[in-house]
This record gives sequence, structure tokens and C-alpha cells, in this order.
Amino acid sequence: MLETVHLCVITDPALAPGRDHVAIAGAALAGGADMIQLRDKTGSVRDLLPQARAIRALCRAHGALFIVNDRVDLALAADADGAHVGQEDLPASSARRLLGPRRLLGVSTHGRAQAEAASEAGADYIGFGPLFATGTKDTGYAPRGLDLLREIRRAVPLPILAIGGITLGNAAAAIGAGATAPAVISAIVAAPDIAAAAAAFRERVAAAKARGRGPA
Ligand code: TZP
Ligand code: MG
Repeated sequence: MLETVHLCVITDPALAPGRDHVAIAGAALAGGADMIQLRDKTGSVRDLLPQARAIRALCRAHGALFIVNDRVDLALAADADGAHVGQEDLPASSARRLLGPRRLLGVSTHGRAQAEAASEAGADYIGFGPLFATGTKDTGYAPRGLDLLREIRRAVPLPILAIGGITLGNAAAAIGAGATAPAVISAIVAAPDIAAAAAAFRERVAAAKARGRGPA
């Protein structure tokens, strides 16, 4: 399932006034997202749990994967498909132990050594970025670019979600350089019509996958 993912949408209510995580996820799924990541840096786990459970149900109904960012406890409590940790969160090996062998573990990476370490620690997929410039998160990293994505594609056997500044205009390039799928926040969540934006991405990614990868 991970290998065939086309579009991961990451929920961020700060970019979608009047919409909560569930509404964002519902619209993204209606447009064709096949992976949702719940990402909330400020809410209490008590408030997030019912939203996570609602997204879990929506994802099941759409046959989509549901991943919780940062919080392995929330992922387990909501019966999510998995959790996604960054370089400053629980170490991947600890997250893997908590999640068990069946749930998915994603790890954010910014370079080749981190990608290889994530793979060795038992990640099921890696996030790689920021691929392009983004205003959504101060990552502390310059844009990593397509050449490094190609290098990581060659070095690591896992699915790669490209993240950071992904737009309708550059998503195909990310796929061509070896990404399995884009992970998108602002270009979809801040769009006036989230479902339509997700549908446009899905189509763009499907077309790029049909064309196959460019030269390594
Ligand atoms: N991690 C690396 S870049 C980023 C995260 C969470 C933000 C991506 O947001 P956008 O709006 O799709 O550039
Ligand atoms: Mg994190």
C-alpha cells in the first residue's frame, strides 16, 4: 500500500480558517488523497484523540492510510496505521518498539545519512525535505533539491515522501526524481477548495508515475 501511495495530505488547521483536522482530512480524501497525516504541534492529546478517531474512520472508509505525526501514544490510542517521527522526536528504534511490527513508522530525514539510519532503525518509509523552499515550517535546512532526492532514492530501498514547498507545478519533478508521493500542506490545505486541490495533485502525480522516473 505504501509503495502505491499517490498523495499524502498533512492537516494543519492554522492554514484553513474555520476547518478542523477532520474537515481538512475529509475534503482531502474526497479529492483523492490516499494518505493523511494528522499534525498538530499545540493541541492537547485529550482534544486530539476524538479528531484522530474520526479521521481514522474516514480513512478506513476511503481505503487510505492514517498516520499521526510526533505522537506515538496518540497513534496507538486512535488505532492509526502508524506514526511519523522527526529527528527531534522519539528515536526511530524506540518508536518502532512502541508501535510494534504491524504499524507503519515514518521518519523525517534531511540527508543521506539520516535516511540510511532511518532505514536501519526499522522505518517503513521516510519523509525527505524540505525538497523546495517552504514558509510552512522553519526546518533550519536549505532546500534539499532534486539531486539529493535522486541520491537518496538510490541509497535507500524505502518509499520516500517528498515534503516542503511541493506545488502542482513541481510535484511531477519530485516523482521523476524518485519520490513515491508528495506530502503536501499549504498547496492543498490553504486552497479555497481542498478537495479540488487534492484531486489536481492526485492527477498530476498519477500522470508522472505513468511516465516513470527520469534518468537516475
Ligand atoms: N517538514 C519539512 S518541510 C515541512 C515539514 C512539515 C512543511 C511542508 O509544508 P508545505 O506547505 O507543503 O511546504
Ligand atoms: Mg516531529
